Amino acid sequence: MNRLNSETLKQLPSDVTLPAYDRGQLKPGIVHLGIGAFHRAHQAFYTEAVLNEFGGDWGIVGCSLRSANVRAQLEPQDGLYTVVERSSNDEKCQVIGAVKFVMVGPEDPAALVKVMADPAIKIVSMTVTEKGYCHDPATGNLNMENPDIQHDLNNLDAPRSAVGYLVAALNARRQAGVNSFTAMSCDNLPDNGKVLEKAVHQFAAQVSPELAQWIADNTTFPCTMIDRIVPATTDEDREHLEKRLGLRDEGVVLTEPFTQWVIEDKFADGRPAWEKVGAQLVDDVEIFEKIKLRLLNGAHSTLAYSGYMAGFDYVSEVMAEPAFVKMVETFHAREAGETVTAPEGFDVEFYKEQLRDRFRNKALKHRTWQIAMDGSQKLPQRLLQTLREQLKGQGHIDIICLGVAAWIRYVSGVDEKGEPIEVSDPLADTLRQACDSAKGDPAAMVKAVVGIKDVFGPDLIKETAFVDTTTRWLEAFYQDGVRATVRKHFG
Ligand code: CS2
Repeated sequence: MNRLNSETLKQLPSDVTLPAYDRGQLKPGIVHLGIGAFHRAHQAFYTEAVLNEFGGDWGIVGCSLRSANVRAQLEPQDGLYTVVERSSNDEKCQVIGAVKFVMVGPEDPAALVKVMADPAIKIVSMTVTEKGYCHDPATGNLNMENPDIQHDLNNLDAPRSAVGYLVAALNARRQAGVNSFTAMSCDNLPDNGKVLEKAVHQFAAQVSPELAQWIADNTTFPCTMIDRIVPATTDEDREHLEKRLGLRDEGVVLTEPFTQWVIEDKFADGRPAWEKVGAQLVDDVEIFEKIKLRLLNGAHSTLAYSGYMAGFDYVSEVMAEPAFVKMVETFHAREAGETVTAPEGFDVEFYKEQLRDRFRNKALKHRTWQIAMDGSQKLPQRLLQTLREQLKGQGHIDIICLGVAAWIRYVSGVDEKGEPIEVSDPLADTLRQACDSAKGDPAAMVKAVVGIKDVFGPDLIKETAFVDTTTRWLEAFYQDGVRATVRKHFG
């Protein structure tokens, strides 16, 4: 089967949307670090809409900071790939042309720094996941002990981390008398722009005070709230699309029709007119980001751990169980819901219902295992901040504790059938050891895990209501299983 590329593009069925601009003339203006499925279905999708309607020099240089997989997928396709939008009864295909080419950082770090230092590049954006910021989530400080940061401080000409790349490129721009780019984080972190700014400043200060000052004076770090559910693409998805298109697309991404992007309008040197294609450019993102992280991601993680332990592979399957739906409704109405304030004109009740419908979308095969990854990096902003506010306020913490207990059950590394769980988390070993040290006693397990300050801070171990409620859930999980426990309480 022929691959999708600039030549074969003409053979596609007429209901597939194609780039409406001359790709040959497209010049890069954006470098994106971490060109995974999420970027391709979200920021690149918005940029494509701008290019289709208004043109401009906003081509994307996609970069992988680890593997060469995405380049292997996109290079033979001249950077083209399909976004498939799936609802339960519809499927829409669009070929995206915004990605000019893909670079693989580790192969030639200096080459990537050089591209980032090119005056034509106005924006360096990134999706490098929570752990990619190499910061300590409890304090927001750059973790100077992180091996990648250590490496980059000693080898700025060949960095490994996103922060190292940014500082190396900004240093090169300063030395060459080139304006700064905008550094834009698109990860699911509260105040993601501020987190990035702090990490970059702390790193740059180690390089030279002059560089740190130049960055403070010239570089901007807008905060963003990004939202679109994008499950990892499977071989089955590729087979399906191949039949549909009559061409092979190794880079296809599947996603839902819903998409949202809220961006703090703070750019150093221009930006695509994203506001004309559906993004919201605002002065302050915080209120949107709190709603999204607490209502969407908080519920997602709770469903992922409890759902995985209950034997469900996909979120839509968990959402077919009335007791789990009831649990999410209560979480939305009370625990997380009570801690968020909606902006004017924003119908938060509709938003919550729409969220639950999005989770129900059977056409998306979103694995509970995928969402369960990196819990140690996600829980603080998804559940623990809400928990802290509830402990100071109304004290509605039941389902938050259930979520934490399900996470502890999950990171113990053994499922309810006694099979091993493949826990993917930078703290996996520490978590496993904490669980094992409790020798099967749920109360001791909760104490050992909640005692990990990197995740829970120094404060939460002292909150007896939290520790006791979490322990009760964990005891019930071991005694009756997760599915029976959730059914008993919410059925
Ligand atoms: C999910 C998110 O994998 C996860 O942790 O909760 O990726 C979620 O799908 C997105 O934030 C939706 O915008």
